[in-house]
Amino acid sequence: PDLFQSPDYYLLDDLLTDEHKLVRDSARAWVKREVSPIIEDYAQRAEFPKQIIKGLGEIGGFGPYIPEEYGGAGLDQISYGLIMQEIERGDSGVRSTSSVQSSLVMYPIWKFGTEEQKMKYLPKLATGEFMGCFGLTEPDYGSNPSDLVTNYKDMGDHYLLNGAKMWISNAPFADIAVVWAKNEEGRIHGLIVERGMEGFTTPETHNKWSLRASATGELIFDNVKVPKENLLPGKSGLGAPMMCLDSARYGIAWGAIGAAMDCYDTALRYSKERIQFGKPIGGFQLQQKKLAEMITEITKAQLLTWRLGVLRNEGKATTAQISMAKRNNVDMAINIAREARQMLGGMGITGEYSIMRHSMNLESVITYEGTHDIHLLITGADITGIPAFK
Ligand code: TGC
Ligand code: FAD
Repeated sequence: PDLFQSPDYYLLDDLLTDEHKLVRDSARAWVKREVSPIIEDYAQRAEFPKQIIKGLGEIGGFGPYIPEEYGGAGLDQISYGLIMQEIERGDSGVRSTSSVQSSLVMYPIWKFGTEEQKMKYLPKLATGEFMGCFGLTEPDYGSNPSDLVTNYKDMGDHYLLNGAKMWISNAPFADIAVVWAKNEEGRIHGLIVERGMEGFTTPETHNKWSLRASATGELIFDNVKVPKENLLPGKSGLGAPMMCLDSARYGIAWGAIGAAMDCYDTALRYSKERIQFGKPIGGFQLQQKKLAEMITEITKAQLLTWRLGVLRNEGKATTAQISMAKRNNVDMAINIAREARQMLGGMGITGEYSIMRHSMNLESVITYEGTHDIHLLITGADITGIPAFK
């Protein structure tokens, strides 16, 4: 069976350009060929499949919207979204690697870096020759990153960095880390920390039940001497990492649709093949209700996200609009995964099908890049003008 039918109930393909469709179809074909056949095994073994890094770079999985002069693909925001959708149709953990590299490592270097930093890092990050990670979250500061305590001191010819980051995707194998730390005045700045710098270690986080094919770790800085030229000078304050999160959350909104599509496709196909009480289970009203609700929710998410892509292309999308799409789509996907799993009965809990893996992965996706609750509060603050975080 074709593992990748793409539900397109409202003929959204009519809204895409030929380039969008070409980019999406090549990402889809690559995921089907290189990711889907192996990913269950890697997830079961809790290992990131490093051999796919090169291919991820080739399909535009690393910095698709970064200009070509820096090694990026120079694509628009809808192409970026479609690539994320197709990667997450395969696995949220693989999409995480792509999101982090694109929006949390390449994006800040592109937006806030010097010309020398851009030339040194971006082309190699675009091919996957260098892999990066993003350190914002700390053991004691998750939803409230503005209170983070990782800090650096000006030692004259270098900075001295101390502190720790937790829950960092790609940390165990990353060559560089974009780290958010406070200077002596308490102002947040981004620093590029390279593997091999003395006092910098990246212990892996074990025993995850979610995002098992993605490597997660800590970043520990024990008097790390960071060269002054590694500071990102273009922007400081919490707004700098928040701009990166805008870009990553936008990609996740698309990615979650991919995970939901895969669960829906799998459940729909199964419902036509599985016979109980003498007929396909897809012929029972209760199962049709589940499928009908799934395709409705996917279609609504597709429309929301396509419009958001247009707004991003025009430079008009607000943080709150991006937040709404991230929250809505991940919630939509996790609910679809749960319903789809039930439609497969006992088979749904096995690794023969992708649904349980998507379901567990989405527990991370609904938590990282701002929890579901934090995103509700972002919308609440936006519409009332009264922030309720504190
Ligand atoms: P708040 O008072 O709202 O803002 C502080 C300063 O930042 C500015 N700002 C922005 N600037 C540009 N773009 C944005 N999107 C901005 N958002 C905020 C703001 O103007 C202000 O500037 P200034 O000059 O006035 O100081 O900040 P707050 O402390 O009240 O926090 C707001 C809150 C809670 C919404 C925010 O901190 C938040 O979103 N928390 C969630 C944390 C989060 O999302 N962490 C993600 C970590 S990375 C990750 O999870 C990667 S997962 C791997 C993968 O992607 O696959
Ligand atoms: P907490 O902030 O402690 O939240 C706990 C609970 O309290 C949540 O339900 C939350 O919604 C709720 N809560 C918190 N504040 C409020 C409030 N004001 N009002 C109401 N409810 C509230 N971070 C990075 O920097 N880089 C990465 O690459 C990265 N990758 C990750 C990968 C994985 C697999 C995971 C699980 C996390 C990753 N994170 C990363 C961290 C992620 O962003 C944080 O886990 C997330 O922001 C939540 O922080 P926390 O876990 O400390 O939860």
